[in-house]
Amino acid sequence: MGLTIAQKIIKEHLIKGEMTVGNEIALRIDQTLTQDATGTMAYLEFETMGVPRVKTELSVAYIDHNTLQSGFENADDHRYIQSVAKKHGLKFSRPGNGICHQVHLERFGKPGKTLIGSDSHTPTCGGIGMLAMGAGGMDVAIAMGGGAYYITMPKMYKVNLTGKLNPFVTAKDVSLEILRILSVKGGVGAIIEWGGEGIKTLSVPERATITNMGTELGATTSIFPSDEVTKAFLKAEGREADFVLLESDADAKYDRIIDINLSELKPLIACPHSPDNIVTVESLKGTKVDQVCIGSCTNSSLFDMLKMAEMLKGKTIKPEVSLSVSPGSKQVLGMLADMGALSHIIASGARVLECACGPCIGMGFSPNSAGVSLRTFNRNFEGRSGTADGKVYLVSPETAVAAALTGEITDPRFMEPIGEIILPDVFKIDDSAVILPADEEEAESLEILRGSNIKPFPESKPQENLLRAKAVLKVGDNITTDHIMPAGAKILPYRSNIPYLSKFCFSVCDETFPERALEAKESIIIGGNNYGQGSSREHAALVPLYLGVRAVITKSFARIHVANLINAGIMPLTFENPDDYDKINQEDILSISDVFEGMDSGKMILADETTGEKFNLVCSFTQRQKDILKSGGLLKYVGLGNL
Ligand code: MIC
Ligand code: SF4
Repeated sequence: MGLTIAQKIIKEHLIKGEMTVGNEIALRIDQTLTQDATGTMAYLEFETMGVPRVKTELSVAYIDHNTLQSGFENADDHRYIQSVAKKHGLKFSRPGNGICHQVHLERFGKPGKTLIGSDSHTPTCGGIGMLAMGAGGMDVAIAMGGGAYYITMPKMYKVNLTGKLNPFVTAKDVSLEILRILSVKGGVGAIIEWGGEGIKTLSVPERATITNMGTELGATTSIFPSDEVTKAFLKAEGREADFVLLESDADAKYDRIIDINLSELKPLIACPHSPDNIVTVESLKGTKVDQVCIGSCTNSSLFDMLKMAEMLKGKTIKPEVSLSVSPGSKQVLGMLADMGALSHIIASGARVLECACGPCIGMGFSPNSAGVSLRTFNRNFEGRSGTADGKVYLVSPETAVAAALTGEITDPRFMEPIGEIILPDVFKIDDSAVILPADEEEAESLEILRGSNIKPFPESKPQENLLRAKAVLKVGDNITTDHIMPAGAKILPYRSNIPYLSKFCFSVCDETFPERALEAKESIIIGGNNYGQGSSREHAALVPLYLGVRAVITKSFARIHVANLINAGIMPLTFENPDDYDKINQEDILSISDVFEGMDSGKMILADETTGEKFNLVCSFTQRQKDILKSGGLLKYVGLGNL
């Protein structure tokens, strides 16, 4: 039987397991990436393994999330990561060099290879035919140490594109269209392959916008073939030698096929507070806009920036609107400057920010109270912008500029036309902001530079046969990691200080949770569907662990978060009958006896001691996952000699 692109890469990297859907498989990982907000933890975890040099073909440590340095904390963490990279054989991408996904796509990603990154938008490199997945920091640490990455063998979905995008309709609108079709949980357990005649019209940056935002579908990853378009991009980056042709077999089988005609698409917009809350831009015409932000790993390529600059050329933005522009990388910013486009952006009244995540993760540029903010980003979860009642809409760069120029939501198709954007044949290549590791001999004597903001990990405990604890928190559907462990300028500096972070756990839903959880000592969280969607941050598991959470019981989980819970030694369980969720109240005392037998049989009985009712729970732990839970988390399991 023929294979899909992803199946071909999986087959070539398979270490253990059978490639049948739902089976656990172990993959050899060629490349890893980390960013600063998850990196400090990942490297502390890597250090506990005692491996002197990373064992991957390439590992890169980026600094891009928190570059504000509002106190010593970040500067110390950056210095720590830089010293680890130098000693342990990683490349270090300095702050200012750009957003990890954009830089990795430009300079390091390779078709046909595997990449895991401690950031959920790692699938961006799927735009050049790489099997690129987001993972928790511990999983990335294990891969750097030479261990495998475990995933559940996904289903294969195919999106067939026909036609060609009309002017002012963009790859971002394709991302929003697939979110409209599938929703934020429609991709869970699947890899999404993009194909059909229509892909020939999409450049690599456009493809990368689409694979980037596949994360919002909950997909394991998204991937494009590696073809002539990929080859031209790699050539422009001076990396033609990295090109390999990669396509699916003609008789490859897909679990679902979705057709999208690019010619029929209109500009779309995701309304607050979910990326799948999609309507046409036209339908919101006239809505007053306070702020516009252009950038993030979804829309910060040279292609996006050039289109935006062309629209802004010779114009100034409305006085009532504040516009930020964050180019994705030093390469993008440098080329914008060389090509003269930067001066159009500056002259328009835009505020040009650093090449970093910036406003996307709430690092400044929070909207005014109840402000309407149009952003070219990928997430608009409640509170993520830093303004609790801010209303964030997700749009393409074209729709963003149209709003900045008119002061209201405006379909960009009604703006003055711009000429075709032709990308240069050769990009500006300057890797001077990527610092190389020391050679092995020099590395031995190098010291790791630790700051006082780095606090010890929370102590994880082995799961026991009897679990008895209070349901300290009950939350609804689609709880994001931004609900569980918010980010933003005030909290992000403390990513290596779990005790401090714990004060903000679930603060978006219930500010009293941390205090009540600590008082209960041991607790259980009850959740709805798609619990833990969004970021790969393992802090959303480590902080609950610190607060005494022993199990999370939901209707369903998001992929990376469920792995992070197991890695932290917290048991993820699901209701056999989702309606039972309604019968449990916050504060009820719950118990499960025979946990170990239940782990083996896949069924457990949950007794609600407060109401006297009993409910069936299900789980499908592999032997490895059971062993991790019984050892008290992944690090302890690895410490027992199981790499
Ligand atoms: C995000 O977009 O939510 C982040 C910030 O990039 C996270 C990583 C983090 O929380 O550090 C992600 O997507 O994984
Ligand atoms: Fe950074 Fe935003 Fe991309 Fe996350 S989604 S990596 S915060 S730019």
